Amino acid sequence: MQYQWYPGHMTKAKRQMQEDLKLIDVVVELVDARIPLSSKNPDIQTMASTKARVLLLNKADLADPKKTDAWRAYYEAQGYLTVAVNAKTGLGIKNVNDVIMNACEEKLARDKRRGIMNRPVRAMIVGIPNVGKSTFINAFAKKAITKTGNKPGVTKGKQWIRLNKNVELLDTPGILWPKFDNQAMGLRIALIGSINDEILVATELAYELCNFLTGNYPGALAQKYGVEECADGNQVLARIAKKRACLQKGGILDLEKAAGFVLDDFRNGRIGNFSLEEP
Ligand SMILES: Nc1nc2c(ncn2[C@@H]2O[C@H](COP(=O)(O)OP(=O)(O)OP(=O)(O)O)[C@@H](O)[C@H]2O)c(=O)[nH]1
Ligand SMILES: [Mg+2]
Repeated sequence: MQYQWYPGHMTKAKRQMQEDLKLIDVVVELVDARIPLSSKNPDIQTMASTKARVLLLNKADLADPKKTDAWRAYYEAQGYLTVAVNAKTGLGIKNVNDVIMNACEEKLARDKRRGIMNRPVRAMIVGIPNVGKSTFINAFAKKAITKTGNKPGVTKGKQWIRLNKNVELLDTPGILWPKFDNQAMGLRIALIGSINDEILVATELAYELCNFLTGNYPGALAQKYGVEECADGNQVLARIAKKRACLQKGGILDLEKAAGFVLDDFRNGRIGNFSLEEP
């Protein structure tokens, strides 16, 4: 199976982001806590190398908490300030403001030396499609949706959300596409649902998922679906189809239907909280 994005979108989005980056002090990058490596675009690192950087592991509610801790340690060792968040419920979000201020310590000290007082820190949210950027912005800005409008000296049309007296947020997130260094990374991005399912083969994905879960979280599928696990993902999927009476005309097992709901259950955390990668 080949996983692909559309190069045209990518170039345009990247150019837009390069422009936006000129206006801000700190990049708040969102990754999916279940795949903190595959959902991170390496271009951000080079494009924003002079900016303060905060990394949010979003959808932490769907990930394995132990692995999330390990990933935070991994990225903190690389100089990021990190927070595990659930943008949907707002869990962890109240820490983000402090972390942003910490990340901008140098800038604030520089402002102070130059006698610049109370210039708010300007932040921008970036991430690959579907990691939860919009949900995060809504949750983060919940109480403070005051658009400060166009400011003199700032590119026309840019809107800033004044979060509090310290932080302003660019109200359009920067979107970059994931890089597929290899098929395994593409597979993981597909598994969390960040690639349009229409171009993917559900049974193949579900097969890979069953293999992964059986190997890394033994017992999870058995408990959820009441089936016996084995090393062959196809076999497990067939057992699930049988158990759930997914049948086509003539009594043939409907593997596609079974694959559909196994993927859906996984993506929504109904099988459990699993991380697909570890540092
Ligand atoms: N379980 C869970 N779901 C989340 C979380 N954050 C976002 N979502 C869901 O993830 C989906 C994508 O969220 P969006 O906020 O639209 O993601 P986005 O990054 O803005 O996506 P694009 O605009 O397409 O780039 C939505 O269905 C959200 O409800 C989270 O922390 N936990
Ligand atoms: Mg969005």
